[in-house]
Amino acid sequence: MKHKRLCEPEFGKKGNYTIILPIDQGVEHGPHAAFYATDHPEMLDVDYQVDYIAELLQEGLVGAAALPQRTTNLLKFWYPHLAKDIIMKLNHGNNLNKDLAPTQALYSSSYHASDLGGVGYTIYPGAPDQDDMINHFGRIQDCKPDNVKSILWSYPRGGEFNPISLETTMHAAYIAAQLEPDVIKVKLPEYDNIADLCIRVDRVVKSACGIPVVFSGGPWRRTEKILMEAEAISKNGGYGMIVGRNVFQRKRDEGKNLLRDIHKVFRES
Ligand code: FBP
Repeated sequence: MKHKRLCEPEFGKKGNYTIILPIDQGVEHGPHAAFYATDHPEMLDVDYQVDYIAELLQEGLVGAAALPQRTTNLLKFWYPHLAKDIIMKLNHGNNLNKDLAPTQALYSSSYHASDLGGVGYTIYPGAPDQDDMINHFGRIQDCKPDNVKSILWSYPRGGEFNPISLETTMHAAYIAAQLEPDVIKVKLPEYDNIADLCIRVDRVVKSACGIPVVFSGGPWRRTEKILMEAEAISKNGGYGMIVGRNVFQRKRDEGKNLLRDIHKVFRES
């Protein structure tokens, strides 16, 4: 399979794949946990961070970067030729107050993304505010320019259920598919009654009704584990991976090597 960048016309089509770098964890988890308290604390410095993202894009190690508004605008200002590789994340949650019901606030609009490659948006199926999040995404789909792709994060949370069981993840993918984004992003369903990860990936991909699915990387884990997941995703119809912490929380060269190894797995599938 061939790697495609967001700016390429074949992005999202069957027979190729993409690896996306999300760096919105500074908002979601805070810059201390996301950047400073890691093996790659230089990431706290936004000048360094923007150069690093540009380097990964220019070296073809990632096909797009999903970023909050401020990082988007800095990257676009310093590296205007990379604008079509940027997915601007329009809404965010944060984990500061764990007593609040999970929700997402709007930080930007598709109007501000008209010269970019895509917009990213999160819905939390199962949360008290789920209808507001879903309704708003419908409006984004109606208003965004046709050449700006939409990537929908569908993360169930907020109720008395396991947010990453297979059944819940299939439901998240199916709900997301009815909104017809260009790409759906879900978490990799964890082991429940189906031990085989390949079967779990296959069922989630089928639940997305033909819309390409990328699976998220999750918190820092061993390289072998990530590569084992990459293989299950690539061999069972997944469109790719969206890997943040597992890349940028490793030392610079280790993160790049992990990306090279993930590409090797997808290329050879
Ligand atoms: P990671 O590869 O770091 O898991 O990033 C994917 C992502 O969806 C980010 O876009 C988002 O900030 C984060 O996961 C949310 O993680 P969590 O659900 O653990 O708060």
